[in-house]
Amino acid sequence: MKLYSYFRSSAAYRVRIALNLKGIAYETVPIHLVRDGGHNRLPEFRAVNPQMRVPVLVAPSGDVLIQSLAIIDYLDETHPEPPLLPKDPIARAQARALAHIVACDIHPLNNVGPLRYLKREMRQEQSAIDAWYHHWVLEGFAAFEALAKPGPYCCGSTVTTADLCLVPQVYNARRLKVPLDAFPKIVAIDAACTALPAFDRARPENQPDAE
Ligand SMILES: N[C@@H](CCC(=O)N[C@@H](CS)C(=O)NCC(=O)O)C(=O)O
Repeated sequence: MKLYSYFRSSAAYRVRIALNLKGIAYETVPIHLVRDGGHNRLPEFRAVNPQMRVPVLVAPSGDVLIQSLAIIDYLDETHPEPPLLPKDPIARAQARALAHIVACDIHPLNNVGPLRYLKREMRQEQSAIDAWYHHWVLEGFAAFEALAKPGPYCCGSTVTTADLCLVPQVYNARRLKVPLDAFPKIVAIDAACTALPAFDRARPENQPDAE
């Protein structure tokens, strides 16, 4: 499989963890999201993903898949072991809800594109952009913290999609200096996950395009 990725992309980071957990070998195709205004905006990449975002997974069939949660579902359906969602429908919905807090409610507001728009089009100072970033992470993490059931992972004793979404968001929050003192469960889940080799190999600094 081929993964279009950027070392700091948290959405790509989720997929890298899933590929590692499933033991799937893949080739990384780095797409620099910052250099020259973003190589994701070049026509060559737009032809791969009209949305001009990473991650993109090219399946063995040659089919091109976008959107990290859809890619993770595809990987879970084609490589069922280890499963990334609980069997029980209620527990599945709860795991998905945690994943969605990060992937649907926190991350879209703090992504490279919107932050760049705030800076260039809305002419906001860096301090205002940082305050925006912190606000949405803190609000989302407060809900996550209340709902997580660490044991030691987000939903108990096995890793789920919720963990795949949480760990990259924590990584970015630390990079952007968001204080995590109010979130002891999140910090403990992150520590349990990052101790696993599949998570460690997916870390931004362990990617071929790391800077
Ligand atoms: N919902 C998408 C989000 C993908 C996404 O926004 N990726 C970011 C990197 S984390 C990106 O490529 N941003 C480029 C841009 O906004 O210009 C997913 O889960 O895959």
